[in-house]
Amino acid sequence: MEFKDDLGKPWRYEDDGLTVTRSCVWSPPGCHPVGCGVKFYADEDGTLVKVEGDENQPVTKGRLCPRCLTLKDYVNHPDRIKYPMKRDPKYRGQADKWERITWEEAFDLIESEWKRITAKYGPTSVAVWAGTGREGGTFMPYAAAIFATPNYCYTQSGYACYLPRMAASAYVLGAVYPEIDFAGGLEGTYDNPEFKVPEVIMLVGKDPLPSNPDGFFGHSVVDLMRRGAKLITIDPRTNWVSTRAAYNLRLRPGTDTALLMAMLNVIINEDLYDHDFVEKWTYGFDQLAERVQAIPPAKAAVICDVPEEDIIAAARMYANAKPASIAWGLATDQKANGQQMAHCVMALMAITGNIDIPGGNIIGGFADSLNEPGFGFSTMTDETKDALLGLHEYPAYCGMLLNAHADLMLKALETEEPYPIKMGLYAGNNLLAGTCAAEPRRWHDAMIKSLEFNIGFDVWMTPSTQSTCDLMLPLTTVAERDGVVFTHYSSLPVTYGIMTPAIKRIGETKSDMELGWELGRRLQPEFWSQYTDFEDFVSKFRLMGKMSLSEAREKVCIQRGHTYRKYEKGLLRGDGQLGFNTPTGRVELWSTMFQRFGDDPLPYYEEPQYSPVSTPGLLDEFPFVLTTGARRYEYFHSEGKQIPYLREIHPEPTFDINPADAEALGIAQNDMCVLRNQFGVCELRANVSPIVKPGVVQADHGWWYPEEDPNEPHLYGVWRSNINSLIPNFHTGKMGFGAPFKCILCSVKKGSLADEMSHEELIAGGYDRPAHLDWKEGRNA
Ligand SMILES: Nc1nc2c(c(=O)[nH]1)N[C@H]1C(S)=C(S)[C@@H](COP(=O)(O)OP(=O)(O)OC[C@H]3O[C@@H](n4cnc5c(=O)[nH]c(N)nc54)[C@H](O)[C@@H]3O)O[C@H]1N2
Ligand SMILES: Nc1nc2c(c(=O)[nH]1)N[C@H]1C(S)=C(S)[C@@H](COP(=O)(O)OP(=O)(O)OC[C@H]3O[C@@H](n4cnc5c(=O)[nH]c(N)nc54)[C@H](O)[C@@H]3O)O[C@H]1N2
Ligand code: SF4
Ligand SMILES: [Mo]
Repeated sequence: MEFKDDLGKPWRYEDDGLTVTRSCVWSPPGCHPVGCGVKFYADEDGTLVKVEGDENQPVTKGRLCPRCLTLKDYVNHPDRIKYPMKRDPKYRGQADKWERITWEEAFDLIESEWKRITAKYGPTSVAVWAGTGREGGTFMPYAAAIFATPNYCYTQSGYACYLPRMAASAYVLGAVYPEIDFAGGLEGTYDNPEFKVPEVIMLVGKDPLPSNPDGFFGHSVVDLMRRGAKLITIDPRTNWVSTRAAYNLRLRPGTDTALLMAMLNVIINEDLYDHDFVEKWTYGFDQLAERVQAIPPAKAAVICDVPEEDIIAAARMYANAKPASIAWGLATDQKANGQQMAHCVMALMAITGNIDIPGGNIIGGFADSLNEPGFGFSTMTDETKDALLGLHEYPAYCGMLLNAHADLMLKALETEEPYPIKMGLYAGNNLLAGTCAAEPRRWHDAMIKSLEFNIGFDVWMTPSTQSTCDLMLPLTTVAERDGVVFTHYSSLPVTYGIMTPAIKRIGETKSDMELGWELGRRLQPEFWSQYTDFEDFVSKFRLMGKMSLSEAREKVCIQRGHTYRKYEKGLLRGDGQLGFNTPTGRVELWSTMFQRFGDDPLPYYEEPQYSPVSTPGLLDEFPFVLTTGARRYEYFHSEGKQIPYLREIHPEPTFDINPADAEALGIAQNDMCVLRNQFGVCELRANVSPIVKPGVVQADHGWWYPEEDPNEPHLYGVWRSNINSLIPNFHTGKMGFGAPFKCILCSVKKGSLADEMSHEELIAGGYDRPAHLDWKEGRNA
């Protein structure tokens, strides 16, 4: 009752001489679109002086991560880019030499370079470099529309994040994205009478407490545990949730498909499946049942290094619970065998009848599909669209969101085949910093060699913008801008969260939407004339034109409701028929789409390309199985390294190694170590801990040092601890998805890179560690 009374709190009010604005966070700083509620406190000068969680946000109810709790230091940081800046191209890839210009000059330069370059090399020579689903990432459709290029490119090899899961969902279920039902869209959340608490939640390669991915409020797992939900975790690394799980299946990285096939085997052979659902709504059950005989639990136990009895018990526990849900994470995408893993996850949800039921896995309906589909392609000819890099080689990938294949983009940059790439724009990407690119040195060299004009649009100068850009545009932070946060990028409605400017804008920054609005009207005036003003643009683009931004702002967070069992109501298909939006109208356990794209229509297990089983000959040299990038509360990828409190919690990159392995190698806690394989090398500090098993190491990603020398070759120390130097490009699955970010081999040795190479090599490679490396003494202290 108390909580309901408080809901009347307006979107803005005065408190003790400060102006409080209630807002929902997306980016920047980067996060995924949960839309956590914050209260921004501004003083009379319009300066941000305090940030608190908003207890009236119906889903997050005041809870915040350290990244939001330290937003004040981010927003007010002296190192932010405040004005447009240009650099003479002769210094690109060389030196930190920038001069301040006006926005008018910046727009003139963009327009003239775009015209010059496309006149010479054609419309496809322009690329938009996107990173993960920050608002900048969803900038893609209109950035592509502005430059009339099909080549929006998420640069991570095999698009090894979310798209593989999204595509598998679209192909197998005809809907995206089966997410655990955490009641976020329902009034009263868990207390809504329509909702049921899941009896079991299975977490597969996902750690939602730190990651809160794609619109899923991770802490709801804790809320649901408090209401009785039991957990199963499938993860090679022990984490907070797995220590609370009934079963914690600590598998060898990269072997999930075998484990999940064995669970399907148990559920089918022991007749634990939902006959009614299977009969009415699935296609190919008998073939799936036959296929999973290939991997009985005893075999999976050997492949995955998990006790057979635990696989059987976990399968029974999941199948006997109703409702039960599965949260499946990034580990699905970061392997070549990931589409088959995704297929198994959805088969588990389907044959137990847990799809789109209260407390099961909910999916988006036909009417909830992505904002203005095809928007980005409305300003170009069919011939230009057809030239999208990878469309013909990897239609399952490139046809899904209409975006260029990452690996083929690298090839085009390196070889100018099938055509040259000469101009680019970063829309939320820092690919060199051990993030959105495998073998980042290759991307660095290729971009510098190939590009004639590259635009950075960021809050900070980053290693990527510093080394590859000619023009740098200043970006607003979440406290200064308008916008809408939509969960699961709108495809699975839970909430709309409204971002409201709360402080006086710092410098001459603009938001992604504002840049799109201004540049769009300039370069594509005819197309942009469909929007009457900025608000109309935001409303159509983000709120599907359902309401105006001003109306939405007053509500702060809009819970969108959920219609369960849409397949029984004709709400999943464009033709209004019952069933799922697949060619057979059913959940395809035997996938007609996978077959059409040249892959096996049924799940199969394939070893990672480099593993103790597939490449035993490499084990002498590279004896450890390496998985990377498990999320931390302090950082969002390469972000946050400038924020003193966050840096204090985790000052330097680390990797987890089991005490037995550490002892054998003479490694003690916090020792500097060199990790190496056939693709590259880096140095990280050891976290000696039993959270990983002997033979497995888990390493941080996303490291650079904003306090260090920005000039090449040092480039903020970005090469020294860059774990992605060890991850290769061109190692995707058959349909073009996935890359071995979470399953590769490496060696571990105590010592630093300075022990491994000559002083000249160290400097030339940019691997040197400044003598007194102390971020607190750096210019950002
Ligand atoms: N080894 C390893 N590597 C990984 C991963 C892993 O697990 N292991 N994970 C991978 C995954 S899943 C992903 S998605 C990628 C992420 O990779 P990226 O998305 O490239 O992440 P960042 O490198 O942090 O770069 C994003 C940049 O965008 C800026 N930014 C933040 N918000 C906004 C915004 O709203 N608009 C604009 N224009 N800019 C903004 C930030 O300041 C930052 O400089 O990393 C991948 N890299
Ligand atoms: N704080 C923070 N939050 C983030 C991000 C961030 O950088 N920082 N990044 C965002 C992005 S872009 C994404 S994609 C999401 C990702 O969020 P999640 O899907 O949660 O992904 P990760 O944290 O990379 O990995 C999840 C778990 O997979 C485990 N794992 C590693 N290898 C394997 C394997 O082979 N099999 C299985 N089953 N498990 C494995 C790891 O130990 C880890 O516990 O997080 C988003 N949220
Ligand atoms: S998930 Fe954490 S960092 Fe992201 S918006 Fe919510 S509180 Fe902020
Ligand atoms: Mo991601």
